[in-house]
Amino acid sequence: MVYMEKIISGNEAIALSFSDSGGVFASGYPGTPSTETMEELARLGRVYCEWAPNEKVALEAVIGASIAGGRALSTMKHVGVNVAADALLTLSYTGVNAGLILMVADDPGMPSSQNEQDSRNYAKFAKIPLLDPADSQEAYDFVREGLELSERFDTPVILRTTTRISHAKGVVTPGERLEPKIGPWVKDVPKYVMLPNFARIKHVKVEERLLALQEFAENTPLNRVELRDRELGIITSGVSYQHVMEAFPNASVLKLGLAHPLPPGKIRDFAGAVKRLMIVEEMDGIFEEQIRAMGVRVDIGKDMIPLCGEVSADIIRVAGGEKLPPVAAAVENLPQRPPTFCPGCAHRGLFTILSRLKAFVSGDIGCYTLGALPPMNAMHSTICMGAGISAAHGMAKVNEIAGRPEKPVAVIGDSTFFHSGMTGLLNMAYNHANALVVIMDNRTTGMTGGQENPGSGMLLQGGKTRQVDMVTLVKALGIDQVVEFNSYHLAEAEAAIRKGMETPGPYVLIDKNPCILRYRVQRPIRVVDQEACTGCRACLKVACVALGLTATGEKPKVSIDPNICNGCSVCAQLCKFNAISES
Ligand SMILES: Cc1ncc(C[n+]2csc(CCOP(=O)(O)OP(=O)(O)O)c2C)c(N)n1
Repeated sequence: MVYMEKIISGNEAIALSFSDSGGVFASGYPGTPSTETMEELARLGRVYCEWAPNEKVALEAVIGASIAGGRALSTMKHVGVNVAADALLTLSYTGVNAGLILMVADDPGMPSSQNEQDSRNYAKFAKIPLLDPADSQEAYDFVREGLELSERFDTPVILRTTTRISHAKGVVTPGERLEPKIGPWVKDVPKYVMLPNFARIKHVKVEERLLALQEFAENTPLNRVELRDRELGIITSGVSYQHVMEAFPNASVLKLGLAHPLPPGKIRDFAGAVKRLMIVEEMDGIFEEQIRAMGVRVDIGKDMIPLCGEVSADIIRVAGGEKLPPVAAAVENLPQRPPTFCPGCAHRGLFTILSRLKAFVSGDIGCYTLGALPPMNAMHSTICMGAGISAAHGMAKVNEIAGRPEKPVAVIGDSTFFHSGMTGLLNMAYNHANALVVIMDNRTTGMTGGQENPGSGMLLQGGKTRQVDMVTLVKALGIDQVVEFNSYHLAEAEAAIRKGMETPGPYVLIDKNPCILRYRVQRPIRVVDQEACTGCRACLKVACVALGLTATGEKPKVSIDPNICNGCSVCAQLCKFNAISES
């Protein structure tokens, strides 16, 4: 049988392969650069897949699916593994029934993340295998390989990508399509119940499994030696392999497709066969640390390849001792284009008010994090998903102890609230904090491209489902003071926020305006009456990209780009001269 070649991204390749490899159940939580894997799986339509409220729930559901005999896949971004880590580290002990893959997408250089953690550390930490594909074809092949490894060694397998692997497209020749096969669902208490007595036995098995995997790593073609010129030998994996091939196409290479556990024998042989040994790995020096501990001499490693950001062919060339030709400087003095809210986004009104009220805002992760940037400057801490409410609780308690009357304001989106904000709010109600929480319920996971969540009323694979009622949920968590408000009406919003900040005790405000991008909301656009505009620039405080200055007279006046304006009218409400109106 001949299979058609396709040009697809790494994420699409993973979805296709899971669907071709007898996959039965997939669950994930959105996060760049992993998100498209689940979306593609839903589009392919052959495997049941769903969005979970957070990564821990996704992985736990996948564990259940594997125990019940279905091959299973969980997808998330690197920081998602922190949320799922509690399950992951004990899953290493229980092992699996049907094959289980945890796809983790790392984000070196952080184009879309709050940190740059290297997920290879989790494979070491959990003592499980990690596959590190270098292109879309390998992404496809490693899913099937991973499912087989998982079943053969009774272990979860991490399939780790990085942004370039997830998003770059390459040619993929799919393999044979396997029918989903559901194995028996067996009760096995010592295997799946990690009481201390069973867990002690399992820990020994985990160590034995790691040794068996190390043996496997020595012989598997996943770890490939490419002997060329022996002056320079490079050990590498994942996308770094592509940069190595660009920088030193004639060098010998040991390419590690199985990046954990490492094969000491193979590494020693390779090091012995080349004159200078270089290790090229993005982010942490995980290979280097282990290879040095094997007593192998490393000539070039993290002393030359940076710990921060992405690796490039030029970085590797310089590390290998080459001098780069001078390059013409990129165009200088380009205006900065910081990210900002979409024109018409409901978050804009909220931060206009919070900025005016000079509130201390304990923020969270979502589109609203942009409220921290000028000219709003209205978010003062952002740690991780869900931390906004819990941190506001801590701030409120210290204020109480210090006798300070100020009330912190937590701002959180609906997806983040369902993900990990709910427990923080439960804590706030239980331990009674003097804090205000604003939930921006735009009925989608906006930041990652508008995915469904328990508040959107829709499923990943289409079809309606129960839509969580935010007010009922918040009340059920123990909050008595819950008020809905509309952030598009600045006067009403300001009054509501002031009241929330002045009323003692935990207080929740909910804004229910839908995401304009996801739901394609368009209102009548606005225009500026050039006669009435005084050029005072008060409207520019909302930082809307539809607003611009036209320097016709002495004083530049404001104009609105009709192609961008969404008609939200927040700018108009700031104009004291009634110069902005519906067109
Ligand atoms: C643990 C973790 N998982 C996933 C992400 C990726 N991510 C960033 S913000 C966000 C959710 C944003 O949705 P919401 O809170 O509804 O706010 P919106 O962007 O719609 O305003 C997600 C999934 C992350 N940063 N951390």
